[in-house]
Amino acid sequence: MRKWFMSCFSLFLVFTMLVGCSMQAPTSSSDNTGNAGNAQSGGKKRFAIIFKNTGNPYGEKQMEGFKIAIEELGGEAILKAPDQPTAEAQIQMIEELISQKVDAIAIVGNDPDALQPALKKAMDAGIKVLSLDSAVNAQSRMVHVNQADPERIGRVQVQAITEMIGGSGEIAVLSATSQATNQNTWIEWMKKELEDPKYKDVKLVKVAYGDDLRDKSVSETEALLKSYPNLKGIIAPTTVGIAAAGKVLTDKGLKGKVQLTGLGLPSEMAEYIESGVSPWMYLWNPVDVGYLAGYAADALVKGTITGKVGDKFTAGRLGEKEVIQDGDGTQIMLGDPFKFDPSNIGEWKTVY
Ligand code: RAM
Repeated sequence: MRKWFMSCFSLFLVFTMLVGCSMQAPTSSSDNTGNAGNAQSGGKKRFAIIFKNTGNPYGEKQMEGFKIAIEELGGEAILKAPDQPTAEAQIQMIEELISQKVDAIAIVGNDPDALQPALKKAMDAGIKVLSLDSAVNAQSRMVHVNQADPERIGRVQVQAITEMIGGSGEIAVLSATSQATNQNTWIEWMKKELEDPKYKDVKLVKVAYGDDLRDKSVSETEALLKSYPNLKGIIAPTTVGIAAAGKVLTDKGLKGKVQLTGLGLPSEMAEYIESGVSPWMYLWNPVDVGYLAGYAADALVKGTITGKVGDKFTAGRLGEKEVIQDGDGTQIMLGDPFKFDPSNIGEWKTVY
């Protein structure tokens, strides 16, 4: 009987160990501080940034800007990004940061609403929460740091592709994830721009999602070309998507046959801008977006701003910034989107 009990007990132990292992939380795949768990910060304030996912040079530049700002301010930066661009993975990271009692969390949201319970919990615990680049809803944040006016970003890309395709033909959008607030907002503005009668001969045939993953963006581009043999242009409002599309169009010898524009990182797009596969594209400085978010987070922690309209603070080398209205929430605007073409891509490709 005792033997029987012991073997049952050991089976139980093995079982609980296995279950315990399989249910263990996935660890953060990017934590450039080298700190695990409750980091000792030597009395410094700790500011975390969570990007959409790893493997995106744009995200790395944004986090780099955040880190520069936080270090200028004497704080400690915690840089994080999950492997996959999902809300669930970000929620896990927010929970970890709450238990580490960080001072601020700046989030590039993988979903506008799904992060709300976790971010509210963070704010209830006294953590200052802001979003940047891809917003979370107004209830989930104190302020949003916006790279540029979404209306302009959306409309200008439709104007560009229309000019490139000579005013008529089928176009498609290659986006990031279907939940990404920033891309979805820009696509809404693209559709509004397309309502103008001057685009009556331009047909948006599909919005495809490459999820900001290189391979998926490549296969989605290939699928677009296959499903729409008359396709004349692709707008990719994501740095990962536009670079993948640039490669596919180059490899298939489609330069001049299928036009490409969108939002690209000069370092990744220079060869396609120079070759003419993408005649021109747009972006802003991702380092500055992160840097501005770093200063905004610090201003929230110090109480210089609370995130209400009219609040002002000095954002280091970017100078004075003001909090303005953004729907039912508030935002801080970085500036205007910038046009990259063969005349200037050379000077920017080494910068970001
Ligand atoms: C990708 C990301 C990012 C977006 C840029 C334009 O790198 O989706 O959030 O702002 O593209």
